[in-house]
Amino acid sequence: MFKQAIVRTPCENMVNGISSANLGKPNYQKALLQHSKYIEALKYCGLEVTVLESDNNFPDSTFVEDTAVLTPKCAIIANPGTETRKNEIFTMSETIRKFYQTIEGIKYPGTLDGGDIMMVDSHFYIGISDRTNLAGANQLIKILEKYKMTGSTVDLKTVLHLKTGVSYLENNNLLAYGEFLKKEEFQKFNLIEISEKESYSANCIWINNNVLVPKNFPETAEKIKNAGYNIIELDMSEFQKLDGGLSCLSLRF
Ligand code: CIR
Repeated sequence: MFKQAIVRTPCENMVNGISSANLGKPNYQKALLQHSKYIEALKYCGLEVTVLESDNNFPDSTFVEDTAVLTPKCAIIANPGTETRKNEIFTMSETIRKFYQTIEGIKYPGTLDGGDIMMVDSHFYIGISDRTNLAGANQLIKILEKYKMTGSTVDLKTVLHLKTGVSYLENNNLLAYGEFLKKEEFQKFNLIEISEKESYSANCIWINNNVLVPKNFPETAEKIKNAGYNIIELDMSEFQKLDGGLSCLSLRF
């Protein structure tokens, strides 16, 4: 069960965020509205939500997930793998300090984005991506082991972050698309296959038996409902334009 979430209001400068989506610039007012609905959904799922002020210095700062890995035993401050996002960790560390006494960090030459980390009970899958390198992954594995948890790496080929392509929905259920459907380490899960045309919806979040699903991906919504979850559909169009999914917008712990 999760109890808390941290989010950050999008900033006006989000229109200059990093993007490979080719969907045009986000509309800021629409993004604010979508973000407020996202917060409502987190609250509906029983979370207490800490909302940080927007920060125009960092266009991508609403994607807070990339700044840290929050586990039941400790917090690990990430070292984001892209230059424009590195300093997002400073204000986030101050916030995390209010909730965690034990805080670790990923240090140069290691880089790591939280979006590459998928928690499955006490094991953490770590995507090796353009943002997360082997040095960062090895540092994380060492930290996890110190707290009696484990980690292992997963190579990515086609996606930005590991959780762009897979989402763990608890109860051994894993949403996956493309390259992840065939990975040996994921065969032990009940794989819920996401079709190529709905690939964006492979990023969903489980929160206390509800699953947040992006709106307008009917096949995915149906499959998740059939797996026994209550689904909450949210319009994510403005964040999709910046390659961001549902998980990217919050840290949940
Ligand atoms: C970036 O490229 O860093 C942002 N435009 C999107 C970050 C998405 N975050 C995530 O998947 N965890």
